[in-house]
Amino acid sequence: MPDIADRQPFEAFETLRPLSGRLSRRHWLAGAGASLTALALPPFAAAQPTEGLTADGFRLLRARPGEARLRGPTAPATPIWGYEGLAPGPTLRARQGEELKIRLVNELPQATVIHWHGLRIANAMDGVPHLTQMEVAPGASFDYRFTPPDAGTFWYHSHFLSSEQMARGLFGALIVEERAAVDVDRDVVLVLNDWRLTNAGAIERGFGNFHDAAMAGRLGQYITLNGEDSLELPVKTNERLRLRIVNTANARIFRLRIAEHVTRVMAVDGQPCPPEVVPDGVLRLAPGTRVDLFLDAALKPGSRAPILVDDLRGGELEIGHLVYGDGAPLRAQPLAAPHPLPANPLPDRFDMAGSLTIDVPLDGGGMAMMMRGGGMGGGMGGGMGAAGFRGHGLPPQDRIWALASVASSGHDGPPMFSVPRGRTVVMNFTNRSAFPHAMHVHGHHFRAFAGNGPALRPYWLDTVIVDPEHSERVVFVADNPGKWMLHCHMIEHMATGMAAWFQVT
Ligand SMILES: [Cu+2]
Repeated sequence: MPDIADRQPFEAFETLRPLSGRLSRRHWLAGAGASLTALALPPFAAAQPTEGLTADGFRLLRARPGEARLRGPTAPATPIWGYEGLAPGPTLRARQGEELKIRLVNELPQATVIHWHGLRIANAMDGVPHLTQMEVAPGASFDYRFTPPDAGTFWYHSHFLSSEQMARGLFGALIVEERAAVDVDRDVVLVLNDWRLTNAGAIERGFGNFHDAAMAGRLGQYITLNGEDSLELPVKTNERLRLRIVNTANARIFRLRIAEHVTRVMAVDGQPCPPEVVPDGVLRLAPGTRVDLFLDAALKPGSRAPILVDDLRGGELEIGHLVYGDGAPLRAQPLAAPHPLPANPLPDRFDMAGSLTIDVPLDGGGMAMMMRGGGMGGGMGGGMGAAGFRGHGLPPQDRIWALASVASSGHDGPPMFSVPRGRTVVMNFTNRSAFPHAMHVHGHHFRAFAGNGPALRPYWLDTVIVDPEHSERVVFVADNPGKWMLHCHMIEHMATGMAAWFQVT
C-alpha cells in the first residue's frame, strides 16, 4: 500500500519518493531517428479549420479500424480502433462559447458512442448510452453539437463497451481555446496511455476480464505519449510551452515528471487554478484527468531531458524527451512567472446550509476481505468470490463493485439522487476497498474539501482519486439539468458496478 497519508497542500501533485536513479532502457533503440511528431500547434491557430467540413458544417469523426506504431517506428504496427483510424484520435479544437459540430460515423463492427469528458454541455450531448442517447449502430451516425462554456483541456472517448473500445484506442484530446491569446510560445498536447499488447504487438483481448475488474483494472505494459513509443519533443532554450497532459488509460494512475525542469500547474481537469510549481515535479494523474503545465525550457541548446513515468514497481520509465535545438535561445531570459489563466464561468456559490449531502461508500473488489479482516459486508469471499451486492442492470456475477452499496450499470434502476436545478450537492466518497478509485461526475465540476473543515482546495476537478482507507468530500452546484452518470474512471470497475446516475430537474 503506498504511503499516502501525508497530503501535500496541492493534493493532485503527490510527492513521489526519490527513486533509485536507474532508468529503464526499454526505449534505448527508439532514440535516434524517432519522429518529431509531438502534437505541437501554434498557440493561436484557428480553432476548427473550416475545410474538410460537411456541407452542413460538421466535422466528421469516423470510428474505424486503423494501425498505430505503438512500439516504435521499426516494430510492426498494431491494429487498433480509433477516431479517423488514429490512436489517439485527432485533437479537436474549439473556441470557448462557439458551437462545435461533430458527426460520429460508426465504421466499427460494434455499436459505439462518444462522451465528451469534462465538458459542461447539454445532457443530450453527453454520450452515455441509454441515459442520454441510444448507442450508434455499425454503419450509422450521430450528430453532436454543443457550445463549450469553459476553455481548457478536455478529451473524448467511447462510453460503450468502453473496457474494450478504449483499450483498442477510441479516445482523443479536445481543446477549448480561450477567447484571448495565452502568453506561451507553443501549445502541446500530450496524450498519455498504456496498452496491453501481445508479443506480436496486437491488442491483447480479455477485455473486462474478472481478474482485471476485481483488481486495479486493465493495466497495459506499453506506455505511449501521443501514440508514440518514445516521443521527441523539440524545444528551444527559454521557450515557454503549455503542456496539456491527458491520461486516457483505462485504469492506470500515472506519476509523471519531466526531469531537470520546473513545471507550473496552470489548470486541473480543464479548469484554471492559481499557478503552482509542482512539488518535486511529480504529477499524479488518475485515468480521465488532465493537467495544464507551463514549462520554461531552461537548459542549454543541445540538451536532452527525459519525460518519465513510474513503472508501478518503484522505478521509472522514459517515455519521451525534450530535445533542445542547437540554435540560439528563443530569447535571452525565460519569461517572468505567468499570470493565472482566465477563470471559467463555474457556479461557485455553494449553499452549504441548504445542500443535499450524500454518503457514497466505495466497496468491493479483490482483497477486500483480506484487507478488512474478513468482516466487510460487501467484500469478496476469499478475495474472488461473488460480491453479493444488490444491483441494477448487471448480472450477479458482474456485481464486483458498488457505490453506496449498489452495483449498477450506471443507467439502469432509479437515480442515486435527484435534485432541483441550482441545489448544492455534497458527496462524501469513502473508499472501503483495497484499490484507489477515480470518481468522475458527468456534466459538472466540483471542489474538494481540504479536510474535515470548510476549507476547499484551490482548484476544480471532474475526477477525484479516492485512495484506500481515505475519504474525499466534494461539493458542486447541480446546475445542469438532465441525467448524469457518476462512476469510477477505472473503466473495468465502472463496468462491474462502480457506477450510478443522478438527476437534475
Ligand atoms: Cu475504481
